Amino acid sequence: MPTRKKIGLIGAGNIGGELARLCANRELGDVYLFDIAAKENFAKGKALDLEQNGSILGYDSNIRGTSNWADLEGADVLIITAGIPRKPGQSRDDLVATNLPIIRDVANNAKKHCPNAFVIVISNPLDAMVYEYMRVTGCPKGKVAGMAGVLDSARFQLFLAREAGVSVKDVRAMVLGGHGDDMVPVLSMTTINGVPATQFIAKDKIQSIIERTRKGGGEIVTLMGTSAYYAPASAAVAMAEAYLLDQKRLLACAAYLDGEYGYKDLFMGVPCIVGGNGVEKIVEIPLTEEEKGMLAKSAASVQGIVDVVKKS
Ligand code: A3D
Repeated sequence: MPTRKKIGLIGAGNIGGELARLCANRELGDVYLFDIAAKENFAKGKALDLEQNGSILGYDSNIRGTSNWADLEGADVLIITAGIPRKPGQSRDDLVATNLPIIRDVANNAKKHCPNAFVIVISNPLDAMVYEYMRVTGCPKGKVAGMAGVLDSARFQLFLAREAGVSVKDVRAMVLGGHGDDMVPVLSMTTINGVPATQFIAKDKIQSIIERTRKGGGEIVTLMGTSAYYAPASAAVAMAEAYLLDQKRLLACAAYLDGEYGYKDLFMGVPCIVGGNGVEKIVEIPLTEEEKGMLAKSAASVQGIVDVVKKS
């Protein structure tokens, strides 16, 4: 019996490929790069290229391309990127008609073949797709989370670091709420190694950084013609690693809310402890009245798209 962890990457496109590279490079386990039958050879080719890369970089992970769910049997982690990304001019919510049947197909197969996996959803519109995944599979709430907050926080931290003229390593910030233009960068908790960011950057400048963060995905779509994939993959791997290595990291993840922050039956970005049991705890941090108002606006946007999904 293999003792290596088994990581299933559902979608072998731009993010899927980078996820495979990072998982192998960090030797998190053996990687199965899954795509639809029409793209099976593409997945196999990408897997082989990445496996050969191990001879140079020095990792032993096996990497397999497949379109057969049976190969994913018993996976420890699933990271789902199946679906289409945005094109310039599209909002994330424009993807719902295409990506909803895809997440349903993936959820039905995952329920059958990988019932014990910790599942990280990346497909957009993120908060609605992760909601639908849990609704279809009925999996425990701690075993599924959406990746968005780690990425949105990373974007916020980078812009702050550049403006303050400090290392990005020292900027601590969290972006909560839905993964959309109403996301909530929590300024009251944003520090440069414990020193309030407002000591380094003027309020109006911070406001323009918040606006840039909120549109951070769109900025890249406009430049590249498709979605970002390096930072999204790194963000999801941070979550997977926290689970596989039981790191108990405090990460902003789209988690199932059952009364926390005053919301119920909704996935939205909140601070979570991620460890060997998945999302082990949702941490409720004090928010200012302004931040609470922004979170309410963001939650209403998420609820709007979830309502569409529920009726479809
Ligand atoms: P892309 O390079 O097109 O890869 C998606 C892959 O999914 C393609 O290879 C498809 O063939 C495959 N696919 C389609 N249907 C299925 C299916 N039923 N089963 C398995 N695979 C399938 O896209 P990408 O990797 O750039 O982006 C993937 C998704 O992530 C999109 O929905 C993006 O909008 C989303 N995304 C989310 C974030 C977040 O921060 C949440 C960031 C960037 C992209």
